[in-house]
Amino acid sequence: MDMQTIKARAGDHNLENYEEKYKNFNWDEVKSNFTWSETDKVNIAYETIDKHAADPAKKDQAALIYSSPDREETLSFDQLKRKSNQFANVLKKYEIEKGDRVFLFMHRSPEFYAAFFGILKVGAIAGPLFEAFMEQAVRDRLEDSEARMLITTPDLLERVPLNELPNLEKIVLVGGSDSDHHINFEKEMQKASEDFEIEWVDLEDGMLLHYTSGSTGKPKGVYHVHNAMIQHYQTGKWVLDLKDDDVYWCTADPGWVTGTSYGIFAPWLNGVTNVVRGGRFSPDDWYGTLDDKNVNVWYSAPTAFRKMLSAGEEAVKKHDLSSLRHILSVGEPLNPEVITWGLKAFDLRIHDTWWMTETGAMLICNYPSEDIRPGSMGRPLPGIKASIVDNEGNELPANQMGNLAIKEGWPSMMRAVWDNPGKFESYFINGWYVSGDSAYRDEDGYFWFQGRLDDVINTSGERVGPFEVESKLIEHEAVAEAGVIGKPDPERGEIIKAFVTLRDGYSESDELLEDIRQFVKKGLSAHAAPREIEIKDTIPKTRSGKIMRRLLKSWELGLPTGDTSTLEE
Ligand code: 6R9
Repeated sequence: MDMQTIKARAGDHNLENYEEKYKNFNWDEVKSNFTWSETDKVNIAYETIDKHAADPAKKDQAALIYSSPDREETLSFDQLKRKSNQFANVLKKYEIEKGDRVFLFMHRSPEFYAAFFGILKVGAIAGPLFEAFMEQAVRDRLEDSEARMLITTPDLLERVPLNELPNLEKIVLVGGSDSDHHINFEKEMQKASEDFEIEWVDLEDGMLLHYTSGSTGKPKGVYHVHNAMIQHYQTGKWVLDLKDDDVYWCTADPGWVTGTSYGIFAPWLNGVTNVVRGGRFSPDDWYGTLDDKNVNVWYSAPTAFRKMLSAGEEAVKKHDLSSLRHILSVGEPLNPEVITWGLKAFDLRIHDTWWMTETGAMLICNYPSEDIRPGSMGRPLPGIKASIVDNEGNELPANQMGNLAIKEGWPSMMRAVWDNPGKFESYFINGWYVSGDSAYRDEDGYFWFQGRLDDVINTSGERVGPFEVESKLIEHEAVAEAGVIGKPDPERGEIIKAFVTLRDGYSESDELLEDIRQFVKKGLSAHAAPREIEIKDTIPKTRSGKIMRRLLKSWELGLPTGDTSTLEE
């Protein structure tokens, strides 16, 4: 096959000649970069913030540049250290202990970051939630994790079913008023000391819970430990190619693993200036952020790139983007068309990276020092063994499609699925972590994504489990049964399409369809609401009662229906 490649440009890249240089690389080598306490313990919050605050050359450097339509604020490493210390003291005052789950349900803001690091400094486990979540989504996560404390804002508190969460003892309100019966963030911060003795922990102690969707059941709590910092730090160097004076911008929300691993840990472990943009997405604002903040390294997602592409060339030309040196993408397949646009719009390549909530950090990537094959996710990092395996966990030869799998044991791997050991075990076959993605590997070791093997939907880069949406749909008074699929969409990757049957006494109307849509939106979140709803007489099911989403999809796309032998009469 005549393979199109885009050559690497000469430059001083952190990861050069990697195959030769890192042939015998071992992740343990990275550990010497960290500060070990007298008792041989660590804390990722120390490595990200306090360490730089203790360095006279770095302490006054901007750590966080926060920018939203109504607020601009910059915090140095020293300021961020003091604020997170204050919050850690607030947590201590309210008896939050090591290992407790403390959730954050709030908009991106400087307060979010102070609270986040405060949680890690006391050795508790942080659970960041998307601000778009509605009542059911919030309840499921707080219930499953048995969270003791929630930090939120008055507008979002309305979506927290306080009476139904017996473990949730304490609410901290950011921007609350005197009449609230909750802990007032601002008042407590004012009273709290800026000094705090960090809780030193073991590398294997917990720090983060990210809930993510599978094809069945409720969302699962993916549990990460401090040890992940080894990979966050090193991929920040190798893949983000961060240099000491860089201004870096990751567009992801901290409710998504990209927003923590690469919106918080990787940049600050490497001591760079981190831009956070609040507010809604608009191509013009985003080009403006790249320009105004002189962003050097930018990590975003195909769905955003496609929207920026659609905004046309004029939108790009209005801005001076000469600071930009390196662009990366994650979350969905990166269309070759977007890479072509990147070359035109920025005169830069966009580097695809592949990983998952469960993997905690990047695993298969394109590097600045390597040629890119548009459409490929790149090659495994040094220290990572990736392969294509069959369903028994046997490796397949090049160019054969199968399960994309990673040999167990990389530093940032999840350590558990919260309260669900069976689910955790089910990811592994024969020593391989099986991702649920299908792919193949070419002769030169580049990996090519083909699709999801389960029914998980990827809409605008967000993972949505069909089961969760179906469960919500059938709570609607008019809906009897529901089957939900991802339907290919040029801008969003996939959109959610729902097939429903109606209960007796209801008939199809535009108002009813809109009402059902709004019901899901209000119950779960806007991104989980089906953009299309189609009424059916029956929903196809297997004899064991499982919804045959594959069949719904084939019907929708006009494809052959394949094996329907298990279809219920
Ligand atoms: C970090 C993140 C994971 C799933 C993954 C895959 C899809 C992610 C991709 C990609 C094609 C890429 N995915 N990166 N597909 N090319 N570069 O996205 O985590 O939200 O858990 O999603 O996303 O299907 O299995 P998460």
